Amino acid sequence: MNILILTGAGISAESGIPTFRDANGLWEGHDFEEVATPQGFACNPNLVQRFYNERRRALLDPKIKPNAAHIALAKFEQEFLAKQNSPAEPANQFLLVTQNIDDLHDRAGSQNVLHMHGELLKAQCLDSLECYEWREDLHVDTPHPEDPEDERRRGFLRPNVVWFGEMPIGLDQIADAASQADVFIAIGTSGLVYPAAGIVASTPRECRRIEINLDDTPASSAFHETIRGQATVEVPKVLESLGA
Ligand code: BJW
Repeated sequence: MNILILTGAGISAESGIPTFRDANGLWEGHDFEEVATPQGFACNPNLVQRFYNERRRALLDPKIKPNAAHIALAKFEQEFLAKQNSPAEPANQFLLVTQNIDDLHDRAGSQNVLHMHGELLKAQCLDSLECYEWREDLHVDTPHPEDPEDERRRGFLRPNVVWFGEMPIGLDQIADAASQADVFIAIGTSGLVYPAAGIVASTPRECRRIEINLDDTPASSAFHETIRGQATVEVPKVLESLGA
């Protein structure tokens, strides 16, 4: 059996990380074009670095922890991959695609996680495109980790996140997993941002498609089952019903 999960900001909301488009969401205080496009970064790198510095610091606050939904997914993956009905059957496959740049799935213990919109705790060199683990603030004059003494290499680091107009990460792997999925579950995503919102449409007709969200989304009609409720309550129930 092949299981594909897609998560969005709603799964981390109950861990205390704001969503984008809900009331009090991240976009409420910001024009997204200013902070989530390459053009915005080119125009005002100070503003963009500050926006992500604040979010990085908030993510590293000890109060922020994986919640019951993150933990249920990690536990389910472990049990599901350990289980093999018979040696004649193909091995179970599990992929968790997240649009979230937080590391809560990783902290919960999920193994096969693909961060299609990047990772806040990594910085990318604008020149080499190399990525570095990063837990500090970034500034327009941050020294380059490869050569901290070289003044000419200062300020070459950006948050390793995917902005509007940029290519999301791992699209080939996601397309493969979608085309072979027996079960697809979308959790806490508004279905407004592509190509993530289009994944459901590229799963096979016979794939069981489940959406878990507080509200209806523009993508809801593409799902067979639409479950309305909090991720921390509904995700463990749905996974339990699938059985590892
Ligand atoms: C709960 C809950 C609880 C709350 N329990 N539920 C016109 C048409 C189609 C596409 C385009 C178009 N014009 C432009 C585009 C492309 C563009 C796009 O989609 N724009 C739309 C706005 C229209 N996309 C891109 O540019 C992408 N790249 C691209 O397309 O490249 C070219 C390409 C060509 C061909 C093939 C493939 C690619 C890049 C998109 C990058 C998105 N980046 C961001 C920022 C990342 C860094 C950061 O975090 O700052 O990613 S934007 C932001 O939105 C972030 C999120 O990952 C993403 C999705 O948001 P998400 O997760 O859905 O959050 P919310 O807040 O919207 O929703 C939360 C949901 O949870 C709500 O529904 C709540 O109800 C629910 N909820 N609490 C359960 N407790």
